[in-house]
Amino acid sequence: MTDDYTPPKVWSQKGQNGGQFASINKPTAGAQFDRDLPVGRHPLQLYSLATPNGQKVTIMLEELLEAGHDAEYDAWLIRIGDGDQFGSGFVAANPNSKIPAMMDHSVTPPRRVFESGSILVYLAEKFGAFLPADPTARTEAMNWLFWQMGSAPFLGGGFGHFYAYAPVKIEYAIDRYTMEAKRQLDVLNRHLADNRFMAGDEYSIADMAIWPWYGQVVAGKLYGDAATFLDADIYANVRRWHDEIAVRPAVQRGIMVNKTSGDPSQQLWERHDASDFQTRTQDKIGTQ
Ligand SMILES: N[C@@H](CCC(=O)N[C@@H](CS)C(=O)NCC(=O)O)C(=O)O
Repeated sequence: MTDDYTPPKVWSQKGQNGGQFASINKPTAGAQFDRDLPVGRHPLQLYSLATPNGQKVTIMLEELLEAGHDAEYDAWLIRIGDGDQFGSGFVAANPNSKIPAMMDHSVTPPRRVFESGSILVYLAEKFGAFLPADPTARTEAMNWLFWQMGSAPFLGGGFGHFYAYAPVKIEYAIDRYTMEAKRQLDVLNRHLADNRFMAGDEYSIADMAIWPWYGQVVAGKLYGDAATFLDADIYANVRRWHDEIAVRPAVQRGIMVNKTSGDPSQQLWERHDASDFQTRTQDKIGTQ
């Protein structure tokens, strides 16, 4: 890889580029092998991994349960590093081969829901929760939800990729995406100066979508030392908002679901029952 690359007339894949996730990157879509998805006993079946996009949905499901809604679910692990997202069953649930994907078996035939933002809206409408009823606040929640869906690829796929994952550190790419990540953090910081939550006083799916990305990066939970590199202390309002949400019991459970790295006591690879948080975390499974 050099810095004097001249693109050929027609691009072609030259094999592995050595980067993290290189083995799962292909320029084509569609199933690569036959594999049905497992189905558990609950109406909602989630197929995911505890990346920020996955955590949005498990936080929402745990918040719904915490609030007394009948949102019981099975969460199955999709190991994207192993290519599980290219199995035929997963591709039928999400033709885009990305976690999270959900199937709602409470309707016939079962309904697929993919794209984390779509899943959040689907669940909010299904249970009538975490999307404000007031039209102005509801619109504001949707504004920020869609802001997140459009913005986070610059934080994750742009900044996170080139700062933490790329096999070579390319100053141009890191500069470009750091600039944008910091601009986005400043957008949030200014908004949260006058608002307790993203849509005002009410905690909503907009917070659940934004927190796993921007909240966790400011709190030093994403991309190694990125919080220092981004000088995250200057985003004090984002930090205040992060800290308030981080102590919610549903958030603490939600971020554990489908987690396969870090402290074993915080990893719940699959979630099929509320009691799993007490009995099935990796520290306990490992000793059984
Ligand atoms: N816009 C999608 C993005 C989902 C996404 O990028 N998922 C990543 C993990 S965070 C994934 O499944 N990557 C696997 C792959 O690219 O093959 C959403 O919000 O659901």
